[in-house]
Amino acid sequence: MRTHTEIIMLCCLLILSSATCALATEQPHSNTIIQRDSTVTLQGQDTRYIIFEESFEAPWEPDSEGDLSPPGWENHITDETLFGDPRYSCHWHRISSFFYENEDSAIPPDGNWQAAIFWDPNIDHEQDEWLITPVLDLTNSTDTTISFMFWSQFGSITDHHCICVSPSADYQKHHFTDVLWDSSEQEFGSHHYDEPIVLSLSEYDGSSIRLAIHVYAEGTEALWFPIFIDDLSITSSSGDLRITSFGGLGVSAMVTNTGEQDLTDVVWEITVNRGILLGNQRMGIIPVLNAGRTTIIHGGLLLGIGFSTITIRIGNAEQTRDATFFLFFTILR
Ligand SMILES: [Ca+2]
Ligand SMILES: [Ca+2]
Repeated sequence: MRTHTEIIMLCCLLILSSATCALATEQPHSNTIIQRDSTVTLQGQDTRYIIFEESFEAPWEPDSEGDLSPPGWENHITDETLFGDPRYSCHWHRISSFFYENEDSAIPPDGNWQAAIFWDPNIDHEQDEWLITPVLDLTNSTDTTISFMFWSQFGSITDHHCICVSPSADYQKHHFTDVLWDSSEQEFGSHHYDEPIVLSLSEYDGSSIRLAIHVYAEGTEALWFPIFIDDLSITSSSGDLRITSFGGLGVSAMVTNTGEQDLTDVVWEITVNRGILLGNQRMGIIPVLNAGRTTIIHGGLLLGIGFSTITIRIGNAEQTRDATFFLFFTILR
């Protein structure tokens, strides 16, 4: 006679063997005893893809005129003042952390480097400094935005820090006809890498442009404040993701990219909120999910008893479903 314990262990081994076979087939419908589908279209969620990003970590290289700039950028220099130390240049340059004794230090919020300009004590030295991105291809982008971190002064009556657009994607100063944002128009006060500045570029969806970070002072004078910039990114909406989730042996989700953009590095996470004995959280990355294509996420084996909820996150999108566990079987409701 087998004991109750032996019978239970045998059942578990049979279930485990069956579950392993099911996962190996990569077909969520096969060998699934209990199954119920739901389709949820996550519209307008904050899943975005990166068109361009710059953290100023790479050494700067000569631009088309020989001025040092981030690789692929252009740097229009008006004030050549260096004070003998390139860290304190009065035009755009790359710098690591800069420490102040009596106020917030300028510590790069991303990595170890940032872009900077220092004020020129020679007040009659004009500072009219432009840092210009490579051409940004927005031809397939929707709801494009720029985000960057900013350390300087808002509401100055002298200093202007502007984000400008060249709609033709040319890079001379006169090509930047559109001013998107000007720090002097913000409410007065210091802004020391407090939170990202986020601006819409949706007006330029479907075209190619360049952006400039343009810094100047009223008249032909030097700046009053230094400025630091870091962690710049330009992103587009990814469109819609259609998710179909499955119970059965563990939890799986079928994800379709119904947008027009190919997505890369899409982070997913399946979390069981309670009642689980094994495998309460699974994570992974979808390296590539091209427009119109579908892929399947396998959450792996779950072992639990009773009622629970399961949360599926893809990017910043989220879906929560009620679930019931019976050993290795999951019922989604
Ligand atoms: Ca950085
Ligand atoms: Ca130049």
